[in-house]
Amino acid sequence: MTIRFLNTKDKDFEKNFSALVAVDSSVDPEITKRAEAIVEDVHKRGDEAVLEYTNRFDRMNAKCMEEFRITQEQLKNALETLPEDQKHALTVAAERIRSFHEHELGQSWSITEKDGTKLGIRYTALDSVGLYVPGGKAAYPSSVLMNAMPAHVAGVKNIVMVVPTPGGTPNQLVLAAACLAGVSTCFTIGGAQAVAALAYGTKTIPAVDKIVGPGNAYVAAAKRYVFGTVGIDMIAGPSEILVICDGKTNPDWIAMDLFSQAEHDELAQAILLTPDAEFAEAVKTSIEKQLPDMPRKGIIAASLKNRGAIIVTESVEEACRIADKIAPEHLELSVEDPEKYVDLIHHAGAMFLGAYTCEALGDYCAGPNHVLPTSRTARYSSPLGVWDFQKRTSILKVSKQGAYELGKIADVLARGEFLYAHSGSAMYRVKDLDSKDK
Ligand code: HSO
Ligand code: ZN
Repeated sequence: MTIRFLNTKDKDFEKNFSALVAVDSSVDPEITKRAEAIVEDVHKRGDEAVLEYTNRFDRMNAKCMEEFRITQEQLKNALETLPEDQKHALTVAAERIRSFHEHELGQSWSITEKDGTKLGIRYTALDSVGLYVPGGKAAYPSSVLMNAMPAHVAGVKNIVMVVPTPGGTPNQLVLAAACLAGVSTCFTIGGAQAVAALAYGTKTIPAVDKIVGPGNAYVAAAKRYVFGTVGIDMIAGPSEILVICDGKTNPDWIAMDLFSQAEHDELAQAILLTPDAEFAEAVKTSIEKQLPDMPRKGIIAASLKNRGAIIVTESVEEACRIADKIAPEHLELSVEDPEKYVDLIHHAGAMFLGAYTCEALGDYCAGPNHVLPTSRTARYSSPLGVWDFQKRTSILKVSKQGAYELGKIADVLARGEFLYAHSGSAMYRVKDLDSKDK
């Protein structure tokens, strides 16, 4: 079997569908235990522990933490020395991502009530953010742009990037992306030890206020553990693509769109929903035709077999209702007149409208963020954005008249809660104003 086939008319459809989209959010207690021990050790021993773990896990032979530092000069140099086509593509992508995210900046606001009381919200940027970038093959420069650029646009002054570099040679595209996205400091460390260093700070690694970016199970466990000491982003599950097609797009395009997500990992999920049974067959044939030529065919085949599906539906509308239940990370609406269906979908991390809008464009360079809610969390969460790097402070300036009226309301509510200092505090102002009136 290359990919499973379902039909919404089958009598066991509901059962098979539920099994297909079930989310496994279990965590390995052994990994959690080991990650937490590393975090505690770094908390206690700082640089010394980070140095030991990095030498051990990343096959390094460093004498001191300074050997892991990558300077601004090195970041600039990485960008300058890239082959021209890569430098151009990365720069265009960075600029498009920057300008898209500028629209997300939250604006402070305030209102003035009739009695002169002013109330509002003030937005400020986080002071410092840590960006985790996985090492090895999954060191995606595009993810560096997607994580760091919104922080940069929000106005975060210190963006500290960590990237494990087993063997010692940093990925030049990752460093170039860091340069374009405004990363301030970079260290070639990773794993739970890097998360701990960012959360608690060491002599060499500055402590940050929030840690974002994907990582392996150890990194995820460490992030969960330090949450509270610092903020964290969502913990991402395997990637997902769901394509709804009316049967009018070239089946080769749709097969490749499914591959584009399946090639990320064996647990990635790629699903096609179509009301056209013949088209469904054509996509399956195309999958079989194109798969042998794919360099990552092993991963793609495993992903399609594990969690992939082609589902024949009664209509595009029914496909939309099913998609909405899944709340996929990426949803391609590869249909004529996609706007007609957009409002049927409430839950998706990102929607790609029309046959020409493939997910890959969103992954790299269209502008919107590619860090999206996975594992059905699009029901309640949103793409990573500038909003994740801004926070809000309420601002209150109550006029004398406001203090008089609100004071009496607060007094009643406070006494109802048996909180007499609250009542007293409000009533001092009321009495003061009463005495001035007389
Ligand atoms: N599709 C991934 C992001 C990515 N694609 C990075 C290519 N590079 C997020 O689900
Ligand atoms: Zn991708």
